[in-house]
Amino acid sequence: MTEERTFVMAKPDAVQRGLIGEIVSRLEDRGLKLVGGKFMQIDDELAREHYAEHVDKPFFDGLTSFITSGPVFAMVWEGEDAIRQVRQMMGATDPAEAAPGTIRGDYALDLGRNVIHGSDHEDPGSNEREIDLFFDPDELIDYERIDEGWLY
Ligand code: RTP
Ligand code: MG
Repeated sequence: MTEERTFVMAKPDAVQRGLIGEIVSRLEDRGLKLVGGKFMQIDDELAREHYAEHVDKPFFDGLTSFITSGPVFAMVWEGEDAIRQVRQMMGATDPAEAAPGTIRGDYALDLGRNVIHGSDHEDPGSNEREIDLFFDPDELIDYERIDEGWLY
């Protein structure tokens, strides 16, 4: 069984639009387990580090200014194949390509304001890197969820 943790974030547009609860609810309903959560304001340094892989892209400045434009809700979710499962639930990066039923497909219209971030399953280690960047180890809680034995 590949239990793993993934970093997820309700982006500033999701917070402003009141979508934190919807995002949390969908991930809970799927059976994923919340092990950490933090409502926070990202500063420029953290934004540049989080999106370092995109530093040479033309959209980098727009991306960092958007992600620092208001508070975000940062989370860590745990579960079987969690990284890929969350990416599947998020839908494609460009909402125009995101299938209805996915979070982006249901809530986003704009590539720059696409509601949710999740660690990249095609970039092994990105989950650990992002979790370390946003959370101290003692902010992540180990516990049993009552439905765990019924999920797998
Ligand atoms: P994220 O990292 O935010 O979860 O999104 P992602 O993996 O689906 O997409 P990624 O390629 O990592 O891009 C990060 C964010 O940059 C914006 N973007 N703009 N103008 C453009 O061509 C462009 N491409 C990407 C998107 O907001 C994307 O979420
Ligand atoms: Mg990405």
